[in-house]
Amino acid sequence: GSTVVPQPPMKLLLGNLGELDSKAPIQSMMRLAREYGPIYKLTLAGKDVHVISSQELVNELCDESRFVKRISGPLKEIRAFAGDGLFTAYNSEENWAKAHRLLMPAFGPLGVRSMFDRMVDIADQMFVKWERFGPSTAIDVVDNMTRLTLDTIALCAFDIRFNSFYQNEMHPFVSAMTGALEEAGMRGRRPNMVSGLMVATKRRYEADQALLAQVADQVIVERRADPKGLEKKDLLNVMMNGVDPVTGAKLSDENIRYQLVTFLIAGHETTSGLLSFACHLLLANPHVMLKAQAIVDEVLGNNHPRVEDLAKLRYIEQILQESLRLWPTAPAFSLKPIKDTQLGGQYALSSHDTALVLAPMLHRDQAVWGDDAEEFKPERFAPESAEKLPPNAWKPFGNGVRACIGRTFAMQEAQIVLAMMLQRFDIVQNDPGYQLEVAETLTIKPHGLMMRARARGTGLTMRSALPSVTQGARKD
Ligand code: FDE
Repeated sequence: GSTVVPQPPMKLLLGNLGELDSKAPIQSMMRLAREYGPIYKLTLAGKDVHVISSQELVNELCDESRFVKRISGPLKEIRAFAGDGLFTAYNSEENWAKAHRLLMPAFGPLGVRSMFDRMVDIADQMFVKWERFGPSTAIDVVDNMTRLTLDTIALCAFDIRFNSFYQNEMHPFVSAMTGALEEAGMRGRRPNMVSGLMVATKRRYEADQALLAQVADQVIVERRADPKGLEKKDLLNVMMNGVDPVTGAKLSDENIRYQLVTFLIAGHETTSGLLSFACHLLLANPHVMLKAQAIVDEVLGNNHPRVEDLAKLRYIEQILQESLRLWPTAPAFSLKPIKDTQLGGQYALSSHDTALVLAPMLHRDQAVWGDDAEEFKPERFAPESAEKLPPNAWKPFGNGVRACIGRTFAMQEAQIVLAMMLQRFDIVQNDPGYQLEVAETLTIKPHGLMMRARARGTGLTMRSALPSVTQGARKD
């Protein structure tokens, strides 16, 4: 026999759609998890989604011999512009395995290390701007971090400079991307017929998609025309010229376009949210900020960070891990059973059902994190404590073969930025009464977070002194 999975009351035609605030579906699901427990069912667009948020059940879902990634709802909609790019490819699509094999090394530890200087370069642009603004200017955190992460992925992966810190308007790619993601999210929940009737929305959606494709195609065309293109050691070169060792084939132009859009989207939305939440959590927990700043001062002194400093800035990494625990910026991922099965030995799941891992609630499972699960404590990720965590308790990067390929990249980038920020500035809340408001597209961000930054006069503020890490320009 099997136990009935709790489900909120259904409405005719809409099923459980009414339970989800269209502007904040993740937070609605969090509320429902608090009400219905670690497993409950929602019927959305005629399909059953099981929302799971305990370590015990998620640990089962992470068994890849029983469950695999499901592309449905919003992800399926995103295929309209990310196609069979890595994020949205079906498991069975040949292009997934092909691109995965080709691109993994570039995003492995060595590949990401080689991007260190470029990450510092973009971070420095942001901080120089903050220094010029001075301590009385309110800094829009999400806006700044979005410029930073977009410029960083574009420079590191594709050797293009969006120069977002040198203009007021962000690159049109950003609004097209945000718009397209938002509409994809809505479509994933809205009945198809309704979407078909929303003519103006549909037209804007198509225009946004066209712009994403146009930016990607332009990048490809420009690289083809670049006589030095083949010498560049970046992701774009691997995508355009790499040969898959297994099939002996290259990626098609269409697939390259999808990968470009995928990396520009995946590589910046989530990381910008991570950095923004980390700022919010530091501002809300001054004792953590002071501890972090003392460590940064000791490790970096007055110098630009070097690759080898990262290992000594472990506490900064812990701050990021703890931020991702409370606010995992890619807040959910979906799985499907390979065949009909029972979860927890009692809940029947058919291969047509979707199991959605709701990371923000998994990360608040008191059986794992204790009754202070709501509190921000980076010490949880100190090596001796992290070691004791049960498996699959912390899943901000997804699971298994379909886990985040950009994990090392994003963590290194965020570690550099936080360390440089604490080294160079004392930051304060612009509005001391700020209450966290979480904005959702498909990712989450702290809405309306503003801060001020007072330069501490540290950290080699002269641009001309920016050392190329390998040239030993450090004065120590
Ligand atoms: C992926 C990912 C994931 C999974 C999803 C599913 O399952 O559906 C997740 C959860 C994530 N990712 C998350 C994240 C966070 C952060 C911060 C990030 N992420 C970042 C990044 C950066 C970059 C460049 C990226 N990222 C990318 C990516 C990709 C490509 C993918 C897909 C993979 C496969 O193969 O599938 C992902 N990512 Fe991330």
